[in-house]
Amino acid sequence: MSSRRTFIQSAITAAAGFAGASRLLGMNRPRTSGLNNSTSAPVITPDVKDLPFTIENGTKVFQLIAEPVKRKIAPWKTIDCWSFNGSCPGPTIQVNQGDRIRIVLENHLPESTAIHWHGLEIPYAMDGMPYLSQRPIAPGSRLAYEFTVHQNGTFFYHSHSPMQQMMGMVGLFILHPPRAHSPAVDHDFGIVLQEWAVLPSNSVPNTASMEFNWLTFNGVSAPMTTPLLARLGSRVRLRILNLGMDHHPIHLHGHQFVVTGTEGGRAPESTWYPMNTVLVGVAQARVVEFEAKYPGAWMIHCHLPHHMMNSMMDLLSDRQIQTADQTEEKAVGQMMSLAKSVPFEHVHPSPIAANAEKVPGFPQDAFMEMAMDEVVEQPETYGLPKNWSAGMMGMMTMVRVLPEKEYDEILARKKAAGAQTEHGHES
Ligand SMILES: [Cu+2]
Repeated sequence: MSSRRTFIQSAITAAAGFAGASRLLGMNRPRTSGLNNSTSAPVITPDVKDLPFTIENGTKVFQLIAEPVKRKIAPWKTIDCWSFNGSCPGPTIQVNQGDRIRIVLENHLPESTAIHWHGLEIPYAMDGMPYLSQRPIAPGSRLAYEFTVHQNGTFFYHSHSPMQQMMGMVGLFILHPPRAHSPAVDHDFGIVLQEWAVLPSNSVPNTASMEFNWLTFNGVSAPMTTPLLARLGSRVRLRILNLGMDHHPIHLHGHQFVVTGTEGGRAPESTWYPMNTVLVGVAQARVVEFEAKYPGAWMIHCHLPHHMMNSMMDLLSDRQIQTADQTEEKAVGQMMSLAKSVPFEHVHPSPIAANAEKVPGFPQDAFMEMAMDEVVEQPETYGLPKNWSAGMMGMMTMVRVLPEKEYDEILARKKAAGAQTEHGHES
């Protein structure tokens, strides 16, 4: 679902100004978002697709397949995770408050599973709790979940087995209100936070580990995360969901936001106050909104220092890396050697002091910056300064607040690149 369509749609809706026109517009749209009104901007989940549906006797019918998949989470790291429909996190489900929906889960995993609809007020039999509300769904079998949604907000679906969760089995479940909340937003983005413990030269996450070396937004670590695009002066909503083992303080640069919702739905305006870091705890969603007032490529990232890094151990393979008695020559030599194996086009050491080697603790971040602009290039990165990717690592993305002309230029490039690059990071 492109931002451009959202904009055109918002503009037309504003001009038309009545629900009938909105419904007409909705009917002309391809059925991927599940929306039938244009008063809510569809949610865009960068690097993750929406789940399509069909309609049978007024019921929206979705098909989910639980299956293993290989997911490239960084240019030099592909992991074996468990997915829905080959997507990790699973495809985003978007429906309207009041919809009758049926979701058929087919289990292609080597073990039993079930799906829990997190936060939804639905009949007990649909709760997805193995042995309690249902029998586990055996490998090769399927089960239909069917219910009417009466809430609106940011919810999610996940396997109720903890280790399957840590293998990646979670997705966003967006319920749109009949009329957009006020103030209406121009851009609406979903971000799923996940953690992985994957040993060097391995591809299977260790779901029993308490120490994580890979941190992802929507299944990819920066700089592979697709930047969010916002028009200068627009109102932006971020729906941030955490299903991992750690809490993540998510920070936005250059702007203040307000928390307008949680995993329980919309928060009353009387509870809003300015912030720029929101703690998203495990199994929580935090919905934040801000006015994109200042042009720039503003970071959105977890502020835990170790969550702002990527593991480089895989690059080392069986080579030794030396961190003691380091000299610039040795350090640069090591980094050049690592970069060749990806390959990165460029190694970008920032300047160091002449006496650096005599300072206890050196080096810390020196030599660790590796620019890979061309490796992760896509329309959304167009126009960023050279070596922009050197400082992008871990749970990190950016919102590019762009003046009209630059915004349109990137949208034109996205259109030209077509659907292929729109989800180009999925493996
Ligand atoms: Cu974090």
